[in-house]
Amino acid sequence: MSTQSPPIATLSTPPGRGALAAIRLSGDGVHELFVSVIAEKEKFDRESARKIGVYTVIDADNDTKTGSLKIIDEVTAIKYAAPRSFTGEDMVEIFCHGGAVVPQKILDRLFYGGARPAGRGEFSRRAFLNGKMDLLKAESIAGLIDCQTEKHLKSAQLAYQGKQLELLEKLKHRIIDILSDVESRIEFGEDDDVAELGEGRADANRRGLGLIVRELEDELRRGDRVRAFDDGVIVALAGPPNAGKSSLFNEILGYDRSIVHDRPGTTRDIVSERIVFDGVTVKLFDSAGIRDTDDAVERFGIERTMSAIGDAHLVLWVTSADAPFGDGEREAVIDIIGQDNAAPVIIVVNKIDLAAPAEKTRFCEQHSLEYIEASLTEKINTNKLFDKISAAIREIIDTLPSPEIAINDRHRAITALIINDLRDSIENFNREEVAAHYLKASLERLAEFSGHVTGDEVLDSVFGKFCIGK
Ligand SMILES: Nc1nc2c(ncn2[C@@H]2O[C@H](COP(=O)(O)OP(=O)(O)OP(=O)(O)O)[C@@H](O)[C@H]2O)c(=O)[nH]1
Ligand SMILES: [Mg+2]
Repeated sequence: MSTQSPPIATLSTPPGRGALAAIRLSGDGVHELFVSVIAEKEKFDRESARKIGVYTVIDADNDTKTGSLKIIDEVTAIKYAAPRSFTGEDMVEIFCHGGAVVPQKILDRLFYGGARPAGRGEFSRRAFLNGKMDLLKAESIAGLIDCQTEKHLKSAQLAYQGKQLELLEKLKHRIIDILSDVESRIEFGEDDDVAELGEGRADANRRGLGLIVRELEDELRRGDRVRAFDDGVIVALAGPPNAGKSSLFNEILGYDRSIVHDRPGTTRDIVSERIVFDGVTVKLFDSAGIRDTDDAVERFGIERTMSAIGDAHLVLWVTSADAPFGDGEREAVIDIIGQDNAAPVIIVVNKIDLAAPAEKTRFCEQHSLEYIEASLTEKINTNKLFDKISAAIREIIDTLPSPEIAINDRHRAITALIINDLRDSIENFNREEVAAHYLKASLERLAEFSGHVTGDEVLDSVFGKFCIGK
């Protein structure tokens, strides 16, 4: 336990109405402080650590009055003795009645008795300083509390379980191995035998560093993709004019947002709406029908459509069963599925009330494209269509890999710097001293990453992001 830990107290549950509230108290002398605010003084004194008991918190002005005690609340409290507590200090966890008044009165009583309000993340910071948890774990707790999507949750859980630290350690050892080779080349550089042996090793090492750089770049990219989802899964409706894109758009939204008309080329611009589809936030785009046209405005619209398709996580290509493939439609679909990192495409063969969709379904089967036949106006297969869209969105989310190393902004910033160091080292690989210098720089950054070397600034920024009471 650190020698100077002034007592701190705070509400650890969210403020507002609730059956119970939890107050945490930690630091030097908190057992005596708690005793000073309760009626059952001896009972708490005698209580063993980690035991729960029922106590009456009494008001401060009781001392000056004779007769009955002014009771604030009856609470349960757990006594913790250093170092066996969350912070590693003496602690008391108090569970009182919730709401706006009772917890605040108890806190005021504790402040009056000498505690001060805890700052953001102060409990976790003390836990870190007392060696109760490492920095990455502390951050992962903040991640668990803050995460908005399952993907973020997965990253935070992996970090909490120590996976992140394990991966960083592996990375460190790969760099140390290479560094020790480079340093032995510096030392024995003059020795011919060693030099010859060293050539092959140097090449392998350079490749090894290149591989690490690529792995870290992939890691940052994974993070980018997960972040893009924070804003919603992007689903783009595209296809030839008059196929029923806007009809489908409105059907998914549940109201008439986009104009539907039998004149081809009705939608000319991107129309977008954010909805919650089966529990997932989705950004849905309706777009201008893709065709060859001389109309400059429509061409602009089509360019925007192509760009929306490029950004989409899922493309619903709507086409009409009663119209043959138009100019370039086959090519457009093949082009979309052939892109690098192509989004999955579902072909919606609409208007099956008007014609048999044979030509289009054959095309889908030939190209192993997922498709569904439907009629939006006659409501044929619309539920099936919705199920398919929903399954596709789930699949996109489930198969998207979560970052395991660079999880939050701090990690991402350090990862980018490590990539730069390693690149500099690769570029200077024949100048051993310079290469070694950059490798050492990357190792220092790794130590900072995992919290083995930390300055106050790093701690301020890490724990400053915590909620109060954590
Ligand atoms: N018979 C039939 N008509 C449909 C069906 N779905 C849509 N329509 C009609 O087809 C016409 C075009 O529908 P839209 O939804 O505007 O088509 P779009 O793809 O958005 O067309 P553009 O905006 O011009 O590219 C409208 O008159 C719709 O009522 C269907 O399943 N069957
Ligand atoms: Mg339209």
